[in-house]
Order: sequence, then structure tokens, then C-alpha cells
Amino acid sequence: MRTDCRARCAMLRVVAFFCTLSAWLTALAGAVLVNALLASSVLAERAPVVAPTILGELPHDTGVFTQGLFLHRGLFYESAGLRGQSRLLITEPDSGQQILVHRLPPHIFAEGADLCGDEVVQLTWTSGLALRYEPDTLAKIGEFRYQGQGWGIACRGQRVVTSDGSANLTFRDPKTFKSQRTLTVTDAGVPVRQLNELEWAGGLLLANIWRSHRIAAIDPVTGAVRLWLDMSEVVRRSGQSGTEFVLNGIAWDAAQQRLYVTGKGWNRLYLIDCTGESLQRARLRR
Ligand SMILES: [Ca+2]
Repeated sequence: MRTDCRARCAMLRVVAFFCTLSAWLTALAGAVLVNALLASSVLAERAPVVAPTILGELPHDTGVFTQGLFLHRGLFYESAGLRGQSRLLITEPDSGQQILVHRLPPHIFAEGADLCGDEVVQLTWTSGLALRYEPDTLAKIGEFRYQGQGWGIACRGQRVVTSDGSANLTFRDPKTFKSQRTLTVTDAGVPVRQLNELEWAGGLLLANIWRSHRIAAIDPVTGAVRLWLDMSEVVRRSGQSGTEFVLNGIAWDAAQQRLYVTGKGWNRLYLIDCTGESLQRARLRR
């Protein structure tokens, strides 16, 4: 009888041990799963999407394959791409009249452009050259060399940022154009690829997503998308639905808190209201 009791007690201890072990393993597996979910940002919050108001339309030359756009002293500066058609233009906004045109050699495919300090810098797609111009005359004053593809560029003070079609932005030395650091752009932890034309806007960095109807408003410190601007209505009005003549070209008007957007070969340039509460909130969250 005592022998049976000892055997039962031993068995109970074994069962209790395995129950405890099982509980520990279950808790551990749960913790690992939660950490994995957090690490992969499955639980992270996606940036809100806003469809801003279109305030007006301006003329745009359908012969311009827009790769970069910015405002300087009340005039549009625009970089046009394609080999044999690449150029840098200065345009009067209301009339669309081209005031000055600088044509590039036929083997060069121009990409984004911006005012960097007191000169205009224009990227090239695969030539590894950033072309430098005097802003008033578009006289070429030099060039930088860089590795990889050039897509978009945005400059503000000492912050010169370029894109190459990946999810990574490159911050560059404004004097040498050498890479200083890269920043991966993410939404809910997921890399946002195809970053194209860029623009600084109130402390945030705006990026056109190639072949998308959206513009990302990016925190330049963390790389997180703070807000998506849904440009579906702009694309609908443009009448363009193919994969080449897509939304591209963002110019920020800081004084009016407005955005100008257009696309490759579009006949209109659209004026976008950025005074909305959600847009202001995204900027203040930094
Ligand atoms: Ca721009």
C-alpha cells in the first residue's frame, strides 16, 4: 500500500513538473510572438491618408517629361527628362510661358532638380553627374559626381537629400555631394520603395512614389511616414492613366502653405491646399 502511494506521488510530481514546464514554454512562446509582431510592426500604426483640396489649375507644357519641380522667386524651375529631350526650364506660373531653357546633351537623362544654396543642382538618371547652374541665367558652373542612380533631390540649408528609386534617402554634404548617411523610409515599419521627386515642406520631406497616386510626408529624422497625401483626384483630372505619364513634380510654396503638383507630360499643374488640420498636425508631431 505504501509502495503504491510512493509511486503515485512520484507520478504526480512528474506530471506537476511537466505542467509547469509547459506553462513556462507557453508564456515564452507568447512573449516571442508579441516581440516578433512588434519587431515586424504588424501592430504599428499606419500613417493616415488625407485627400487635400485642389484650389486651382495652371497651364503645363505636355512636352515636358517632369522629373523635378521647385519655386524660386515666384517662378517655376522644372527639370525635363528623357534622352534627347532633357533640359532645365524656368517658367512663368500663370501663363506657362517658358522664360529660359537650358538643353542637355542627347545622351543625358535628366532627373530631379532643386535650389541648393545659391545654385541649382540637377541630377541625372544613370550618368552619375549632378549638374550645377547659376539660378538666374542657367549657366552651367560645374558638376558633382555620385554613385548609383539619381532620381529626386531636395535641398534646405545644409540638408541635401537625394532618392534613387529605393526606400532609402541619401543625405549629402552640400559642398562635396558626398554621402553622409542614408535613411530608410517606412510606414508602420514597412519600407516604402520607389521614392522619386522630393520637396522640403515645413520641416517634413515630401516624396512622390513612382507610379502611385500618393505623396508621402516623411519625418526626416526617423524616416517614418507621418501622412499620405492622396492625389487620386488630381490624377483623375489630369486624364492620364498609363504607367509612364505619371504624377511627378512637387513644389512647396511656404508663404501660402500650398503645394504645386504635376506629372510627366500633363497639360495642367495643380494648386493644393495644405492648411488643413491633419496636415498641420503631421508637421507638429515632429
Ligand atoms: Ca521638388
